[in-house]
Amino acid sequence: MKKMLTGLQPTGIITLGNYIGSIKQMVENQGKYESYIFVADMHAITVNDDKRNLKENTRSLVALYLACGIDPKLNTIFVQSQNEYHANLGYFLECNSYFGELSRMHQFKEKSKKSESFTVGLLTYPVLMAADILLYDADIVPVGIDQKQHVELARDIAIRFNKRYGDTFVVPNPEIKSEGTKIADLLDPTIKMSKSNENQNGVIRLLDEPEVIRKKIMRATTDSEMLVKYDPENKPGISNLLNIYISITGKTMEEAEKEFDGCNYGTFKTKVADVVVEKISEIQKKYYEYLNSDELDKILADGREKSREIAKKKYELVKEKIGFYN
Ligand code: ATP
Ligand code: LTN
Repeated sequence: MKKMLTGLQPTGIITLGNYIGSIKQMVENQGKYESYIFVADMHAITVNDDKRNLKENTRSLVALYLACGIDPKLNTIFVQSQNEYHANLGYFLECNSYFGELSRMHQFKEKSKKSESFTVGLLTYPVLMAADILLYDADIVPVGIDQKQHVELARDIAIRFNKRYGDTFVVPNPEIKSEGTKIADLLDPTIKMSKSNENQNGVIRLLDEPEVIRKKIMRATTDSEMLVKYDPENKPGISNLLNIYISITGKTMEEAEKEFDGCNYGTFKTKVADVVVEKISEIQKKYYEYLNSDELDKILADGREKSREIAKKKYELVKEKIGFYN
C-alpha cells in the first residue's frame, strides 16, 4: 500500500477553504493509503508571533481533524514536536542541502522580506519539511500549490542522499489539488479564502458562530445580473458560492444550476448558508466533544508512539549510511 503524509500548521482556525480543499479530500482518501497526518507545530515557530498559543492551537487543530471525519483507525495522527526524529533527521539533511537552493525558495523570499531580520529556521523550513516526509517513506504528499516547491526540494534531497550514501529514501511526489476546489474570499472573490486574510469578513472559519457564517454568506459579493450560473471569469462571486454548495452537498454543477434556475440571489445565498451552517454545526458539535475528551489525548499518545517507532528506524538507517560511530 502506498504511503501518504501531510500536515497543517497550527497557526489559526481552519477555514472553509482548508476544509473543502484539503481536509475533505483527506477524509475521502481514507483507506486508500497508509496515511500520516500531523500538526506541523515546529514549522509554526519559524516566524515570530508573540500572540501564538501553540498548545491550544495544536489541540484545537487535532480536534478539528477528528471532527471533520479523519478516522484515527485509518490514519496515524501526531504532533511533530512530540517526535524528536524530525529535528534530528532535519540536521542530517541540512548537511546535504545548499544555502543557494534554500535561499531561492519562493516562500523564504516572500516571508524574509516582511521584517528586517528573520530566523535561520525560516531558511531551513523546507529541510525540516523534507525530514517530515522522508522519515515515513511517503510516496504521496497532498499540498497546496504554494508548497509544491518544498516537496520538490524534498525529492531533490532524497535523490541526492540516495546517490551519495546508497538507497535510503523513497522519492516523494507532490499531489496538487485541482483548480475546481479552490475556494475564494467571499468579499473579494479574486483572492483565496485564507486564515491570514486581513479582512476576515470574507472568510468562513470552522469555529465561527452559525449566525456569523450566515451573515458572511448573505453579504458575499455577487454581481448585478441576477443569474445563478457557473462562470468563474465573469461571475466569480456566484461561481464561488456554487463551488461551495456543490462541494458540501456532493451535487454536480449542472444539478445545482438547474436547482437555482430563476432564483434570486437572496434565495440562492440563503440555501448556500443553510447547507454550510448545517455542515459546520455538525463539525462544531463533534469538535467540542473531542476537544474536552481524553480520547484526543489517547489518539495523540498512540500517534506519538507509532510515528516515533517508524521514524526511529529510518533515522538509525541514515546514521548508519552516513557512517557514524555506533
Ligand atoms: P495561511 O493564511 O496561513 O497561508 P491558508 O488558509 O491559506 O493559510 P494553508 O495553511 O496554506 O492555508 O493551506 C493548508 C491546506 O489548505 C493546503 O493544502 C491548501 O491547498 C488548502 N487550502 C487553503 N486555502 C484554500 C482555499 N481557499 N481553497 C482550497 N484549498 C485551500
Ligand atoms: N509547510 C506546510 C505544512 C507542512 C507539511 C509538511 C505539509 C510541514 N511539513 C510535510 C506536507 C508534508 C504548510 O504550511 N501547509
